[in-house]
Amino acid sequence: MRMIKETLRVEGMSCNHCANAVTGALKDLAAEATVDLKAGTVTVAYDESRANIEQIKAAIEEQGYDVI
Ligand SMILES: [Cu+2]
Repeated sequence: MRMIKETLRVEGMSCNHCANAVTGALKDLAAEATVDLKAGTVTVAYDESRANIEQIKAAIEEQGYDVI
């Protein structure tokens, strides 16, 4: 098991509802997902044998936010 930590820039998150939508969507993919609303970032830690960054980006975009 190898944990990867990555910070993504995500556009459109404006409030706690957005943050909860994103962390909820990542619950099954990432061991850790932290939203920084001010910075407009999502920091994820995930096990590369269980998920990849494309799946994580897709889960965020499914919630209606843009990963840039
Ligand atoms: Cu919001």
